[in-house]
Amino acid sequence: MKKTISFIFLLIAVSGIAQKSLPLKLWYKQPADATWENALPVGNGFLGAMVYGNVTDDIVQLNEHTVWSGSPNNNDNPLALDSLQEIRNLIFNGRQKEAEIIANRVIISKKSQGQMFQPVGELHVSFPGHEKHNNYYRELDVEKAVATTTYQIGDVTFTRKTIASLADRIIVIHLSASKTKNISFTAFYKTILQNSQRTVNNNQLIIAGTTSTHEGVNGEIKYKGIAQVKTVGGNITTSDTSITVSGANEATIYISIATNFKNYNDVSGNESAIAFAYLNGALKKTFSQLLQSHISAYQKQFNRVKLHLGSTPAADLPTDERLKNFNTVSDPHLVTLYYQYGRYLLIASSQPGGQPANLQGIWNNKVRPPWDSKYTININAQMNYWPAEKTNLTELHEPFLKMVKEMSVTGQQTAKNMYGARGWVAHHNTDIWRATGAVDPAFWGVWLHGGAWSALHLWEHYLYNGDKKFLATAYSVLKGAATFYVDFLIEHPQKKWLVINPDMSPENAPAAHQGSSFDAGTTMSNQIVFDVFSAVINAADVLNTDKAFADTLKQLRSQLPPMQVGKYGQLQEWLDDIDDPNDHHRHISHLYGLFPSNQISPYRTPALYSAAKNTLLQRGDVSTGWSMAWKVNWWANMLDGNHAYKLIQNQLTPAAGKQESGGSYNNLFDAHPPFQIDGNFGCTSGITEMLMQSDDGCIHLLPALPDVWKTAGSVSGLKARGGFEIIALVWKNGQVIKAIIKSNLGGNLRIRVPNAVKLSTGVAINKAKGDNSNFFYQVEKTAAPVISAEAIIKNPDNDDTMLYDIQTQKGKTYILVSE
Ligand code: FUC
Repeated sequence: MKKTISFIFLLIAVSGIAQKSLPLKLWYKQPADATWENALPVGNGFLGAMVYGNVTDDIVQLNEHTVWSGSPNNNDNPLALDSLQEIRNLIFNGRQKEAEIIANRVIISKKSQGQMFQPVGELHVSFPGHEKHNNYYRELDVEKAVATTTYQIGDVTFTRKTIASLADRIIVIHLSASKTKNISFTAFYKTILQNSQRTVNNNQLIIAGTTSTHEGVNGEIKYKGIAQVKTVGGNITTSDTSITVSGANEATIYISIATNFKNYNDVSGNESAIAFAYLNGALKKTFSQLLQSHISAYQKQFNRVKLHLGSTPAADLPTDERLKNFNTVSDPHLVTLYYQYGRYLLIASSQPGGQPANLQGIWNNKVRPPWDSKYTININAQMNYWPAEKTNLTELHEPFLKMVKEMSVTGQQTAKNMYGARGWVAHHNTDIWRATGAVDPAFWGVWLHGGAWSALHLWEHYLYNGDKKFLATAYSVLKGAATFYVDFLIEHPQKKWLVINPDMSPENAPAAHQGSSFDAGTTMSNQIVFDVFSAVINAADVLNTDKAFADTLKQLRSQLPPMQVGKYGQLQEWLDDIDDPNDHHRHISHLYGLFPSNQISPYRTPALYSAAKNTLLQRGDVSTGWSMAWKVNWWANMLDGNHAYKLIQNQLTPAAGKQESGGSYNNLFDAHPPFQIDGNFGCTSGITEMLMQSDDGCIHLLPALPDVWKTAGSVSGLKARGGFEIIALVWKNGQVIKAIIKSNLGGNLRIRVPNAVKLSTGVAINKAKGDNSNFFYQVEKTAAPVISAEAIIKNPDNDDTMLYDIQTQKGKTYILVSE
């Protein structure tokens, strides 16, 4: 609170721009009716709910984070090892299709293709006699994490509020009216899961059952959902499946759901005891107490970042209308809302101790959801966590980092059984059981970097926070990912580089390979191996351990293929120059090197940087939601704010329902289509990357501000690598007016700014020289040509940024103002 007030003063005092803070709300003049993508999501990382806000038959669709089909299982294909050599030879001899056919038999799992995240059911609340109403309104308050529906009948105003309490781990629906004795309704569960029973016991509605058996894996998750109603005044009666309240002044429905899931290998929990424990804890509190503690827990996370991009009268309309208008009128505040909604969704779907946000976060109403609503780890699950550190929600990274640690256990067996390698490996999908085998046809499934890429998030977490104790616990996981590569890399017979074989560039196939995706040493794989080796080399150095292993990795790293520029001026996706400039495939995996990795840089690798730009232009903009969200990050890293903004415009277009067209649903869920949450999270990351980057040897303020945001704006609370926090960043006419930066770890603060700045104390600020001495900003030399350290200070190509070095002390704050 104190921070917020001083920040507002700062805005007024420093820039003369008192920016009106419009409320951050999604709101509508009509209910969701039968459309799930119109309903509003609430969640606390353990429970998720979609609130429809229907007047006569309201629906609160319920999810619990561990309600998945199946049970502990392993999906390795033990035949892989015997055929590995044959597959490798075929690929090296240009017979990729034959290799792929064999891989379908020996590498692809004959067991589970990954299990499904499943819905618990729906709580229906029906209000007979409410058909004729007026002044309908519903909203999701993103600043408070509360969904509200109101309407009038005669002179009585009815209000329903729904929260997924972050403090008490239950879902609560509160019903009130402006006059006494007006609350009358019937509540009952509906479910589409088989093996589900609904009962009423002691005035409690109970839904209980077991999840699906799927692909030969027994459904063993037992779940229990209990709903209890407390009223002020009125009567409660029950039938065998429903509870009816009549004539109450107000009513509160407490919903607690739990399962027997303990961890990926243990389902011996007592779902009933857990569900009752949370319910009984919450029943001791009134709705207003629950609401207060929920809002305060939520705001502890949410309030860390504020964004102001200005506003126009376009912001006065309901959210669905703003979405329709966004591409034709100026509505910068919709971007702010969408940005903060991304942070809201992460808070709601990923909390320490819970499961990581899956393909749909924590919201799914289908027994068989698209792609099982599991974890696709060739981009989608990683993208979910791009905003975690930089938008100051560090602790929300925990469920994903825990999943990586768990895969590093299950993946050891996969490495050994399937490839005869030490370390661990995961292919392109995993699920709640941390399956690490290869799934889907071989064209998609024989990709060995899902685990390694995910493991790099452990290193990223360290780069942001500098916590050596954490790094010590993560080291063996990173080392295991590197060890797999040590054993698996093989010399390319002609090119002599060390390559991955079998390999592919996720989900894409060069025409030259007769429609097969199979290859050896694809660019993205080389980049990931490079990053994993570098992370382990650096982590070993920080922890002062494992010198011999680090030396081995250095040796192997120098033999990886370099990134190459092909005949169309493109960054090559494959080892050979076989890219098609008319290929518009949604995966542009080789640009992993540009983002989220930093191997391609405008300052250090200008030739690769221009090649990456050509690739982006050749691939085009229009694609799936997540692909376009990745493009926002790429164009921001291309330092082209206007192009990044173009992609945001696409994101903020009503979803058309066509494959590979992106857009957003009325509730601002991202459309692949169908709904996939990665696009929401990816875009929130991309907007941050437009305002601040910290991966290229320095903190770069306003690296990609689009013309439409230039006039004035501010952001506060972003986190940068090296333990820095951008307490405030205020700009006017594209220039930094003021930046307040806190150093949590000390060390050199190298900062790139679009204009000359000085320290507010008047103390001289030095122009940067040589390599950044701060460990966290040392950038690995890629195998590609890198220009000299002195030259990186300025990109020769029209760059007029200023680069400074400030020696910081741990815990101190530094204020920079424009000169
Ligand atoms: C990858 C993508 C698809 C989809 C799926 C969940 O396979 O190529 O577009 O996002 O993951």
